[in-house]
Amino acid sequence: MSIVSVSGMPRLRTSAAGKVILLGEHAVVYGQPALCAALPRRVHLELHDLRGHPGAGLRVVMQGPDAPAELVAAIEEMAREVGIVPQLEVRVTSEIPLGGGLGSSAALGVALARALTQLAGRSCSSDEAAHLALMVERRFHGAPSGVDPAISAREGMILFTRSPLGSAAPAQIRAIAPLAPLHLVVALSGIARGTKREVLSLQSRRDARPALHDSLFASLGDLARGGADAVEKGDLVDLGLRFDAAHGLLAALGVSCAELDELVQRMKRAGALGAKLTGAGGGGAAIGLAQDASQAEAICEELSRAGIESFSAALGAGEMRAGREVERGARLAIQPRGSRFSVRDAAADAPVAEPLRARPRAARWAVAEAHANIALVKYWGKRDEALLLPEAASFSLALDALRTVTRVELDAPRDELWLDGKAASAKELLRARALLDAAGISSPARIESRNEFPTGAGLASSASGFAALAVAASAAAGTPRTLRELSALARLGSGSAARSVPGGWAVWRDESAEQVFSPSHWDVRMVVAACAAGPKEISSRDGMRSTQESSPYHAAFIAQCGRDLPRALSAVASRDLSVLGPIAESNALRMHADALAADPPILYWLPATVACLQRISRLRAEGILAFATIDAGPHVVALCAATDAEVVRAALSSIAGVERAFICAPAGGARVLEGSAAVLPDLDEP
Ligand code: 2P0
Repeated sequence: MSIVSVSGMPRLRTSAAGKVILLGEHAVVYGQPALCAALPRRVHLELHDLRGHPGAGLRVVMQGPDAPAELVAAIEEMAREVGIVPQLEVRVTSEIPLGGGLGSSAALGVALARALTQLAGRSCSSDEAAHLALMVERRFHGAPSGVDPAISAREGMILFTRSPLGSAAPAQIRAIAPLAPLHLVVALSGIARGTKREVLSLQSRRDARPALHDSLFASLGDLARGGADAVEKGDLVDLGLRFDAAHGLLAALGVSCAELDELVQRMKRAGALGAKLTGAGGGGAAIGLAQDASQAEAICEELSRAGIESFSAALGAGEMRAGREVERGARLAIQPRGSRFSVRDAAADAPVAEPLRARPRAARWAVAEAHANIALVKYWGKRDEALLLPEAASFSLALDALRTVTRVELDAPRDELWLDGKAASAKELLRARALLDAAGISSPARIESRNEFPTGAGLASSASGFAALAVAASAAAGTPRTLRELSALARLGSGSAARSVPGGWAVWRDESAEQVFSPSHWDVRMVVAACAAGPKEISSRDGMRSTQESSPYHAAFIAQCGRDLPRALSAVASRDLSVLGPIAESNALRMHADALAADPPILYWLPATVACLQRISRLRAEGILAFATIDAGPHVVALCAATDAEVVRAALSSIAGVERAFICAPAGGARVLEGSAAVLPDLDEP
């Protein structure tokens, strides 16, 4: 190994989620299903490319301890597998305790697979990332079941059954969609354990008494299967009982220890619905199921008083089945019908800007609408610059008054982009072309986009623009895409556009965003105070890159987002403005503190921005619940109840420097409004 200065070298950043096994550990090795979930805690990796530098080798830098030799060997093996000469510096930072049974080695493997394939100039599917990550897993865990890389690469929640030993068949993976987020407490025993050791010693006990052990494994498998159903039905009591039963069986199998039993008992005494060890056992971590976010916090506090380290995690928040929203997603998908496509949710109830309609009809065209969104938990930093993947998950609400309508006409003489009636710059045209390329559209396109925002300049949104473009272009080309695929496509134009495709209350974690609550779930208002006209000096893209590279507070902001998201989701679930408001306001102020700490500093605010913040604070003192959020610009957006919106609007519009204040209600997702024959709604459809 040689050490080389890496300043100025090309570098990549990736990350992957840790995991928690809810039910089915150990039994999964013997072919039983395991229920597991991604943790909202990640392993981050920074890779510096040293190829072409004479004498450079592989250097692995970790927080604290030296990198284990197994890891260095696994990285070398994976690099060669993807065709990269291992002249690299790999820096690893982890939000998950290493060797704590929370999937740190699998997450490291997945992050590494994403970085190395990217360096090799190609994309990496979840399946491939999980497969490559097994190289790291094998070095640490012998013959692992593959469950850890599978959940780390896919995220969400899954019921995983390994392929039979010696079979080339793929593992069976069923995505589990919780009815509501699961609030879990993860308590750390502080004892580092080795999965390999626990698995191997259990294997020798099993080999001595196969019938006895196999019946216990089968019971653990039944608990996991039933646990998946309980999660989907939202039956927390049933799930808690299953945790307790599983801990008893795991103790009977000899994989618990006094410290884990103690953690389980403490969590039960503190009110957990159920508790058990998680992962290999013999140390590592235990989990407790809480009724809600506040009970999870209370259990953590109780553990902390006893000197036990723990954290709470809301699981599956982005995967929630919000009945209506799933149906809506299905309706919005452009569905193949023989050689035609029908877009069922395309009722033309909203007016379309006249010039967009009046164009002569070309062979293939479509018009779509999308709304801008405002983030309550902000996206400020990419873990992958090329793929526009966020460092942390973000959470937003789409706003009805901020609508963009876009018309895409294919088979045009040349690429053209018109924004609000004016020819766009070459840079803007290139970004739109890149999205069309990603959509598989090589034909020249004429794109016309109009922002129907109450106030003209200063609020233009790349989110609504790229969301409408992705949907209109896919419809014009007659390409059927699901809502998730459309969201992923919009993301390639602008990160926040991923959230404008599903609309409503949306969470964006990875490739695509999902609506987690419908716009009608909660009738709040957002009052937009436009503080200046004209484009901002530093784009969001440049601002977040510079912040990520130079702000000493950036890691703290990203960690804060991980804590804010589950709390914000739980506040929206219970429609509690007094909880959501302070989370959103402090998240926005912390994002700006992060940007201010960049070098050179980034200041998006104007005097009117500060005046709005102070006025909103005074409104609260006067008994009106209003809370501020601010994107990468000077405008302030106040979150409040529908009944208070007019008072808040009047207060903000009277501030010097506020050009206009207007009220927005929650809006839905992007949709096709009309199109040429190939994409027109089937009028015979009910
Ligand atoms: C957000 N913003 O979550 C944050 C808060 C601005 C501040 O997403 O470079 O235009 O295209 O990924 O999506 C604005 O960033 O940036 C944004 P790119 P984007 O809404």
